[in-house]
Amino acid sequence: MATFEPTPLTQAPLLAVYRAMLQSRLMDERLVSLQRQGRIGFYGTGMGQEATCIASAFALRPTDWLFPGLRENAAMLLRGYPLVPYLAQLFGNSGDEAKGRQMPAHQFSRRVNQVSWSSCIGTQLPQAVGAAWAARRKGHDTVVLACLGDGATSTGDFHAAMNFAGVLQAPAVFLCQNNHWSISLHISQQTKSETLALKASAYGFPGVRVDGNDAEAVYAATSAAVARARAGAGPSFIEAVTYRVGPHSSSDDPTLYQDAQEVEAWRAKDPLERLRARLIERAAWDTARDEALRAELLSELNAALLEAEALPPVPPESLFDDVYAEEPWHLAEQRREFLRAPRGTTD
Ligand SMILES: Cc1ncc(C[n+]2csc(CCOP(=O)(O)OP(=O)(O)O)c2C)c(N)n1
Repeated sequence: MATFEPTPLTQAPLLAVYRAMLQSRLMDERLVSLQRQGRIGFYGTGMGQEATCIASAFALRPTDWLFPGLRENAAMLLRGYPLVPYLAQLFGNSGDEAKGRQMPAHQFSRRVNQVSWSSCIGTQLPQAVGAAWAARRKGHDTVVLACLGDGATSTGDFHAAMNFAGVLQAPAVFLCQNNHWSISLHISQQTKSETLALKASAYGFPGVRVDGNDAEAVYAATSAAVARARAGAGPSFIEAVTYRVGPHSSSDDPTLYQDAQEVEAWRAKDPLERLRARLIERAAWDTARDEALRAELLSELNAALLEAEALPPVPPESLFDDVYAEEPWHLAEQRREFLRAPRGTTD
């Protein structure tokens, strides 16, 4: 039987992973503060989970597709999506590819083959398997990364997706971030299964458990699973064990249900600190370069935020766009009526 050995990351790619992880962390810190100032309506951070989000996406080719959950948006930036429209999505203004029609923090773009997650947990999974199967039927060598949280494993969509992926031998890689919490529900209340990875065997494909706070381990597991899928050997499931050190989202108060000591213990395993220490140890990095990178990323973020927030609002009549390929008469009539109607003022 063929084995699919992961390619180890050399120094330069590992620095690219570290850069994207640091960018994600700095952005999360700033966006939480913007939400608190009332400048954006909602935000969910990937704080403490950056290794899984970034290192898994790094194992993809640009032609592969990524179907994210709430914690994987920043992968788009690693794959080349520009920061200004990424941030404009949070303001829902004219820089937003979704034209203000989605909640904040639901970025997507065909430009980097990333689909918008939907707030309904698990729905992206059958879609991801469908996309993977379609690619295979078309003879493409595309792989689809289907991301989920531990809570999503309790949805019907998860089981439907896993079953179809196994039966169809779809080139899909399921990447589950087991961050221990589904809002306030602990993983121990989601399943009696010893691990989540174990669930894959019931569907006839491999499941592995990996340290989700170790970027190199996540990359190794994902690149092996991606190679397997690309070679036509079918799907895989990766359980990346990590922890949600912050709230579920800006609407949540985790002090009501999380044990402070447990959170502190996981904070000590911070994936960003860990990778930085490892790079320094290997003499590939130092404190001065780290400070310079932080300053560069912050000034890039500040400039992009200024630009994104200043973009004009979406024209209200855009709500008639993109409904049909060709606009039917009744929609054209509604658009005309809408444009004729007097506009309210905001004064
Ligand atoms: C089908 C469905 N059920 C419940 C919810 C409410 N809900 C929103 S986020 C969430 C928790 C998701 O947890 P998990 O899948 O572990 O991802 P995490 O937020 O931990 O990254 C729940 C239950 C929902 N949005 N959709």
